[in-house]
Amino acid sequence: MLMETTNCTIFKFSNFQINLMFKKILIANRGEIALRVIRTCREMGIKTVAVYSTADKESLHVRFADEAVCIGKPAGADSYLNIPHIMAAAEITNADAIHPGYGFLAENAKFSQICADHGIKFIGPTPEMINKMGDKITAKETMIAAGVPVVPGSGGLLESVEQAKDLAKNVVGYPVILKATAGGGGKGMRVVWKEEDIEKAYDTAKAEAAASFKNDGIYMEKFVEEPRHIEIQIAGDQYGNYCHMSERDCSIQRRHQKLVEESPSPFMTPDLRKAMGEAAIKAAAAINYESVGTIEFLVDKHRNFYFMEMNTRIQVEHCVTEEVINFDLIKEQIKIASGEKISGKNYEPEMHAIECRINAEDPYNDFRPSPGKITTLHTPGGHGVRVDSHVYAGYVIPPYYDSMIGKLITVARTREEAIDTMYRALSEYVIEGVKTTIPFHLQLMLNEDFRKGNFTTKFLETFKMV
Ligand code: MV4
Repeated sequence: MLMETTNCTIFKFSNFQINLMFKKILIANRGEIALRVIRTCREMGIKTVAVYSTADKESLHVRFADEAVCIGKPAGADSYLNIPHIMAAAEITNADAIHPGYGFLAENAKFSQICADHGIKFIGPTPEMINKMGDKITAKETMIAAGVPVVPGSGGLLESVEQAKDLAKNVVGYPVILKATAGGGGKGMRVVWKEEDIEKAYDTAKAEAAASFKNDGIYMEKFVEEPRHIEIQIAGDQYGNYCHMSERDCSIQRRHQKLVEESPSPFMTPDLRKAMGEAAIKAAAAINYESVGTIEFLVDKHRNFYFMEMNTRIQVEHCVTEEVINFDLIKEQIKIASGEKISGKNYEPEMHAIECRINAEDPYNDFRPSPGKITTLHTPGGHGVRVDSHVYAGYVIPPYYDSMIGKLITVARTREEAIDTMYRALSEYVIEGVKTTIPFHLQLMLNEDFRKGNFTTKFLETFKMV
């Protein structure tokens, strides 16, 4: 039997299967993730095409790729978000697949559809899968039907401020949180502690949703106080096989920007891992998910967990999972997209890994962006140290994109050792010319509560630099 898929031909004789792996992948991204994908492609014998804006001409991803195509002016909308320019680059270079990385077009259903329409495999989920998780009310309804726990709330859209008032008072109970159905990542949320504040919160949440997402639909949930953010990495293939691959604790965030991630979570127990892993697989299976992905959960102090959202992409923090299960997630993502089967066996963390995001930001000045030229660079090394970064001495950090200039990951047998290695590696790191988050991370690694694993998503609200 011969099956045609968009990108490759699979010969299938009962249980025997030959996959035709991609020959050339275009990476529709920049920075460290573009390099990360190129590295795995090299190991797999796959040719790579970099795309770049005029601001990124001197970037390492351009030099490391086999081919590079300039796709426009610096602004994202003119380059890394410009679908016609990226499709033209893929066609002229004869790429048979596109890897979107994270951010930019990674969760753009239209882009996934356009790739399919052009016979170029989008290395990620289908537009239907992206859409089901992109609308938060639809995602929640899908999760309820699949038996995945969600935070109790309004269910569907709020129809009026009167309905919101009634629900908050008589059904959900204060405190409540209002969220945009088109939102995610914390944009346009409002916490309401008492009845007299709900009218104003309703109006501002709706207005903010309309302005940010061109969709003013909002819904209500019980506000979970001092939760942890724990997410489960999963993978699913085109044949309905799924696996969970341990958790990441991402509670150390500031204004919804993650700064530190680790695996396993210091709050985890074997029973909770099993329950959350099974729930994550139910969530993925409910949308026939294909690719690697992440189910985000809120976990309260009693270890009740609730589905928050699903990220239908590879994430910045995927590296800590790679280190604790000793597994290349980008390779897996590419294999799944090319039609390979996964084993379906779950993974347990065997090590402890921590990631510190190294951003060109000033931690002494409200984490203000600090773009400019890196005049001196010394990168740490040694046992248990991994650095994923695209910068070099003399590199100029452009002001147009996010401020992340690298990720420092340490791995050890215990959490304590991973923290000690992190402190040592951070002390070795020298970046001159721009301000960075390194001083923040050094202080965090010495913090008693952090070292005890005693933190929630509120931790950084009270953390003070000295
Ligand atoms: C919540 C919550 C408490 N209760 N939902 C923030 C990002 C978005 N994905 C959802 N978020 C939250 N939703 C209920 N019902 C608290 C947050 C939240 C948060 C979550 C994860 C990590 C950091 C956070 C910081 C503030 C609020």
